[in-house]
Amino acid sequence: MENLEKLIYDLYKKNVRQCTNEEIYNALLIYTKNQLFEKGYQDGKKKIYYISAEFLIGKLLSNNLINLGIYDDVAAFLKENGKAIADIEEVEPEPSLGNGGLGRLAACFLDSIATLGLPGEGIGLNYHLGLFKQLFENRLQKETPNPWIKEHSWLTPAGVSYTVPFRGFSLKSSLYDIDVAGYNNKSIHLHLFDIDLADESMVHDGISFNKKDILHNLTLFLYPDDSDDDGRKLRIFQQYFMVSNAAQFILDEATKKGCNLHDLADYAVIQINDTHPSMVIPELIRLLTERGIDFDEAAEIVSKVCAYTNHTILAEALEKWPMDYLLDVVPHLVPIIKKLDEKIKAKYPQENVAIIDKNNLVHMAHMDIHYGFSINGVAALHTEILKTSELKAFYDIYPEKFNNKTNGITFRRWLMHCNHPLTDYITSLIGDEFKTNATALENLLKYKDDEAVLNKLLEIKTEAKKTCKEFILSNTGVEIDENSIYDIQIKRLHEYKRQQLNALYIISKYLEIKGGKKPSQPVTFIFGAKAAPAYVIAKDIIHLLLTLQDLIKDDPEVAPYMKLVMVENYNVSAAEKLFPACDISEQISLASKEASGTGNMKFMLNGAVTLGTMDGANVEISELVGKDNIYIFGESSEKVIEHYEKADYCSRDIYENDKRIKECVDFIVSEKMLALGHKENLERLHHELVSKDWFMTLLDFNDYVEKKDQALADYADRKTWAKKMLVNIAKAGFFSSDRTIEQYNNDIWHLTPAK
Ligand code: CR6
Repeated sequence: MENLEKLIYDLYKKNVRQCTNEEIYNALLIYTKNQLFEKGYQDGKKKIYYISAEFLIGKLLSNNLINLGIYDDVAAFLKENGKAIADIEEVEPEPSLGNGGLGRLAACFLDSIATLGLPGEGIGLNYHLGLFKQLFENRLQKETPNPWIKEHSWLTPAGVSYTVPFRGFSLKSSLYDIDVAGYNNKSIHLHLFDIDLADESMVHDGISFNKKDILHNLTLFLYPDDSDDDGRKLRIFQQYFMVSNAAQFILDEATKKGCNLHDLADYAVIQINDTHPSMVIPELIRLLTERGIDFDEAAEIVSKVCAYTNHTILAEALEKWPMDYLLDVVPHLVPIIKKLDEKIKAKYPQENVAIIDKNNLVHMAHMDIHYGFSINGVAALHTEILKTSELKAFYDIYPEKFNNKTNGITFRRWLMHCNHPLTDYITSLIGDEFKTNATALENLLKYKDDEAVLNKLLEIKTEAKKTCKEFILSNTGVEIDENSIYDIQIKRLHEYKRQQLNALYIISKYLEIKGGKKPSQPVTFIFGAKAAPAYVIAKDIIHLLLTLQDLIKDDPEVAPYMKLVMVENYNVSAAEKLFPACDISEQISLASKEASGTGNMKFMLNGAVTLGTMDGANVEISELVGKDNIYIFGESSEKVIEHYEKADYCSRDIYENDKRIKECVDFIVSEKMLALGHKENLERLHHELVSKDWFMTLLDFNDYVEKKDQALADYADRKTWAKKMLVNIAKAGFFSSDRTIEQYNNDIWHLTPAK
């Protein structure tokens, strides 16, 4: 650590003790960037380019130190000098480059690509204000900008620039790189393209800005409001800017290595992460034809380079752009897309596989499937549903293109970084192997009846709950009890994820307590979720939760037995405090709707027990841990899909015929709630549940209550519970993103890992 000490002195002419946390952070940033640079980068003839609108990378300092193998040394050095690494971490702003699971997945994948020694890069955009920052005001979500780029940051200008043509003008780009360290291995780059004239000062009243001023707004926000035409067009501007830069960059790199463009597939494979980067297909074709390759061959080359990952079966989340928008923004792509569509229509005349439909909408996913060589879902059940229902028409044409890649998480961040005590204890029991071979966690199973081990796991959990309690106090001002059961639901707010089902359960417990039935063990219900700014019902659900939070807190009859807290501005840093502290992991989406989920894996790895539906990766979790170590409830995905096909689900029937359900739902608009909350929001939500309930909350309510009550009761038998925790941790190895990436590489990318 002499170098670090010297660097600090050179920078500030002070010794470590005299420096502020900000100064130490800045010095560590420079120090770590130098170390990463010196260690070097993965390279090889063929590369994977992972193009994604989101990279939810989280704070980077500690992870980089862990992956460089110097975390313990740096922490000890700081400690010797009277500083705590945890305080230094607090200084780092969290990069705001992602939204939810898809973006965090992309970040985990970069870590694993680097760790496995695969030549690869991430390509995306450098959003200055990122996804909005969430504030609670008046028990409502308020959106504000989330600036994260300070004078010193992980971004390094790469000196690369391209020109991106739009209708009537063109925009110059500048590239910034972030190094992503492999664990005990070289780094890879995350390439983030930006415009030079981004103007943060144009944002006013929360997150409003002139959506037409593309020259200055293109890289301000991730997912700008798309509730009007200008907002939707801005998304096309962003997407095309991202993929045109990516395509130019990829062709440049390949050519420099000797590629003659005809053999592009020997140099590059592109993973299209959801449909946001889909325009890379016509853009690459455009660039190849510009360089003298004829159209048919260009289309063929691109089809050998591009692979597509589908992350959802929600129809409204599969992008379809009106042709008019494309004509307005990227007219030069339109003839290419039309030609691609004609080729398909000539071969497959059926309407449901067309790229351009009869309403002149361009189906981005359809283009990916026809002109990509691989289509993967993100969990076994999800891929099955794609094959048998959502994308069946395509599966019938191209069965060989479809494959599953169950999602994963990097254990460096989601265990080693966020839960040092558990990591150290596991290491003391079974050694280090699990850090590079996650399935070695199964060696823990031999301790499943060892009382000392089980007690130690409980002790570590309680410590994590105390740390989380501090975090929640500072985030929300609410003091929670570390001896209560922590029941946690943290994820984006969406009706299909059914935070409203959890809220109805809480209401039912509230009513029980008011009726004199006291629970034997206090429970803390913790939520964290952002709602898309234009998603009205999701924001109403946030309002319901915040109103319930206060109602419960201020009721002395109820408060000793339960608490509800909603964390403000849930993000990666908050997640790192919450996952280690959880007892019960809420994974309660309507079966068939959650493609995979990855929070479910993070909870499991940190010793929480899942309460969930047979949806997404929950199915695989339940197969791995066995029925004694998970609480499963709710209608199966087959039945749910059948309900949708027959359109025979009627929430009002359930509401009217089930006394308890009616009572809980009506409580939303009870006098007590209306005295605290807003009539408009609560009534709209009540109406939604009774008359629509698209995601069948009421259908699963009774089974949910039964299984959740069971889980809470089982918690009292501490030894049996600790055994469930141990089995969950031991079986989590399958969900390492190293496994996922190995499968991507073996089945799709075919890269040669560095030794
Ligand atoms: N919202 C899925 O809904 C999955 C991630 C990553 C999602 C979620 O179940 O785990 O992708 N889908 O594969 C999209 O974002 C479209 C998500 O994050």
